[in-house]
Amino acid sequence: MTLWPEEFADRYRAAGHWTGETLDTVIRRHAGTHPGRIAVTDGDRHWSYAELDRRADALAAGLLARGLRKGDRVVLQLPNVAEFFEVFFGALRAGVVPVMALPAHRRAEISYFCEFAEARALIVADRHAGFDHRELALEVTRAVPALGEVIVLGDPGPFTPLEELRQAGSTPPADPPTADGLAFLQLSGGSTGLPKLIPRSHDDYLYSVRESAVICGLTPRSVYLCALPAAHNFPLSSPGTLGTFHAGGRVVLAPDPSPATALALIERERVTLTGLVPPLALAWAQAAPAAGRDLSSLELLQVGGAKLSEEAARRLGPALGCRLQQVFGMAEGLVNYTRADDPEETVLTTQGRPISPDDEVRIVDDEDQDLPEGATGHLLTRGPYTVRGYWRAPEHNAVAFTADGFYRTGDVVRRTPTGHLVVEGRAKDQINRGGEKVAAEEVENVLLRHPAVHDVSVVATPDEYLGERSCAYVILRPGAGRPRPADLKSFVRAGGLADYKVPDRVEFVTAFPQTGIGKVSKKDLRSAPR
Ligand code: OOB
Repeated sequence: MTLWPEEFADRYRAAGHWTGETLDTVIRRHAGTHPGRIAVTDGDRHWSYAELDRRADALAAGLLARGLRKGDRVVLQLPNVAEFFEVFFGALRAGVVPVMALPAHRRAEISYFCEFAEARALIVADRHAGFDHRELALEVTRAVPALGEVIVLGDPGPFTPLEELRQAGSTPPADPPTADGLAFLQLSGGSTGLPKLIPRSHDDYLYSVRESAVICGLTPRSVYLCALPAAHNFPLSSPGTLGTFHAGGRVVLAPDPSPATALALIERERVTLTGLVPPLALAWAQAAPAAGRDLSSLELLQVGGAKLSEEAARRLGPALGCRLQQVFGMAEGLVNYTRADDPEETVLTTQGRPISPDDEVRIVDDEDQDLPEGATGHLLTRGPYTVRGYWRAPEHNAVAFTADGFYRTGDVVRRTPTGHLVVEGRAKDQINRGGEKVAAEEVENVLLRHPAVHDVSVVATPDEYLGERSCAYVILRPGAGRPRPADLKSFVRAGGLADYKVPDRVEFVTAFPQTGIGKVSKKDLRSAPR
């Protein structure tokens, strides 16, 4: 299977970007040359490269022994624990395709992933952050009877213990995956009613990981603190945990991203770099002086996922005693970094430039016409690690990609003379809640099911801490009674959506502002007085 047109695939191979290796080589190689070196630290557990490699082999055998086959999908919802990598690499070695769910996802998202991906299995932890994922899994099995089985890390309850999969020996798969095939399905931040799945191949992802590790200067000495959810593209690949493995460094897992937890881990594990969303970076910077932790090992703080204001950017490096790097990326592909040798002003005021010389970037107007250099417009991109379409979504792909394969990012940017991008805004119908993406339509669809709701429009409102929060403007059905804002928020939660999608604010209005052709003008709603 090829996910790119043959002519482009040939070009990316000829350029040396795609090497034909599978992603698990990032651990396999070091397991051979430096077996005893520590790959992952999770609390008091330290797994060497050899141990992680052996566990991944056993897990691959376990998945196949349970009847899963190459190309089958599994929904993977694990928190930041060492087993995340055991299962991830195990699945990849078996050719089983993980769907990278986040720990915050709930019934609506997980059921949808299981159903849409026709998943053979759902893999969860027993409990995490006070939430019982087995109860969630039970609801999902009722909603999606076709789901084969639930595999649980920890106390399995009525389900299959992960432990059982480890006992199948480690016979190598008879039909190993190929590098140009589908490796896993990443999640789109989304701007439509249903989340989209992003088909990433070994070849394309490994290229982005390898180059990211070089750009970010990773070495075997690097110690990466994974504080964001491990499944997200930023901490997974930019350069993240996979980039750290590739370089032969060590990944330290933070059970939660609070300053108390994270700053203590930096001191104890001598962490050298980490990647954060802007609100977390600011929270750490604010907590650092009073925390009394030795942060002298920290060399690099990466910030991305949402726009970092220049004013905030100026504070971060000095507060944490390290270098700052801005990262502007997307699960669909393109990742931009400011570089170590960029002038300080560039690091403070831009969101970086692309990884690859073969990343094609166009900045266009509403009619897809290229704008003059330096003008602000829609960012379109195509390249050796940017996908050509969402998984099984031909109708959406026809609008989300140009005919010649450029991805419409939905971001509004301008390019500086040095090729650095500055994110100026967003054209997609999404709220970026401190890096967590909320598709307005997904929340609107749930609220429209409420008996008192006639119409609803969810938009972003500016927020000092998160950058943006969500506000649902609601037109009530005449005579249907007046719910309280809190009732509508509970309704969204009861609809099974992740907590971060629950509107922060609910406002009742009698009409929406309209655009010239009579559509709801979200732009005018966003600037509506509070
Ligand atoms: C990362 O990936 P996603 O898929 O959660 O979100 C992508 C979107 C971008 O299209 C853009 O709208 C926004 O998030 N974004 C930023 C940004 N980084 C991402 N907006 C402004 N400034 C930034 N620095 O968020 C992601 C993936 C890989 C690396 C880093 C972030």
